[in-house]
Amino acid sequence: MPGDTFLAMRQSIVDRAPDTASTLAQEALAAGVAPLDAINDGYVPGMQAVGEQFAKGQMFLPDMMASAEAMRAAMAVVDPELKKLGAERTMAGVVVLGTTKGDIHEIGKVLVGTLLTAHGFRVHDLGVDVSGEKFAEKAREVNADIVGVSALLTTTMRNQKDVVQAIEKAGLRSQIRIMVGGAPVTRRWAEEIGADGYAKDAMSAVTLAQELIQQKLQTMS
Ligand code: B12
Repeated sequence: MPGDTFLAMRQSIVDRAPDTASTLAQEALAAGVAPLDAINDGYVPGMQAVGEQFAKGQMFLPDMMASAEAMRAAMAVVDPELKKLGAERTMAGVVVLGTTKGDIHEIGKVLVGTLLTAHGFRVHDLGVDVSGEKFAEKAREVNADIVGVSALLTTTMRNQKDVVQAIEKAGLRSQIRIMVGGAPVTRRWAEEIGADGYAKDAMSAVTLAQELIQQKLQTMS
């Protein structure tokens, strides 16, 4: 049954069907499917298929937007379940999160924020199209341990470097760990721009954030 459910979830994204996406999520959770499995094995493959069709010119921007709406409908159901996991944990650290300037992709970043919250991090999500200065300003205001920067376009990836520089310029670099992610981002790119880490998906982002906090505590002691 889960295999079929995951396929139906994938199809609901390709078909741009928010009601189906949402109903399937409700049914799967009620049947005991783990919320993260629903996202990773059901809906994300749907978004990947959409991206491939778009790249081949078989799908156009309004279609991709409608698929993103279906994904959001599913996430609206799954999100509270994921967040519940972290409700009783102690505070793991403070994270400022956002999508870099010029970029409005947010689904992956929201998922990263949800899982960080589920693992006890206090997350301040600045949204999309965020400048380096805004990241630095918020990081100072909330005394952040980590700044997480998402970018989904090869053109906006470069702006992740501006965030690193803005944090340096604000004199905050020694107290803040910077992690980067998004489909075109690689570990090598993270090193090149002077970030402290890269993670390929939301669960690895949590592990990375935990490691970065450990490193910070060690350097302070
Ligand atoms: C949905 C989508 C959109 C939606 C976004 C809706 C929204 N509210 O987010 C809309 C329709 C608006 C859109 C617009 C555009 N898009 Co678009 N989009 C996508 C699509 C299909 C899926 C992205 C997604 O949500 N994936 C699902 C999530 C869960 O995965 P994720 O984002 O990768 O996130 C995971 C990891 O990367 C990681 N992660 C993400 N962020 C972070 C941050 C940190 C700190 C860490 C550690 C980890 C991490 O963890 C996440 C969870 O596991 C991708 C295709 C793809 N395969 O990526 C194209 C894609 C990214 N878009 C593309 C393009 C070209 C565009 C447009 C330029 C199209 C146009 N002509 O206007 C515009 C750009 C607008 C702009 N200025 O930003 C291209 C980019 C090509 C390139 N190499 O640059 C892609 C790859 C499609 C393609 N194959 O051509 N898009």
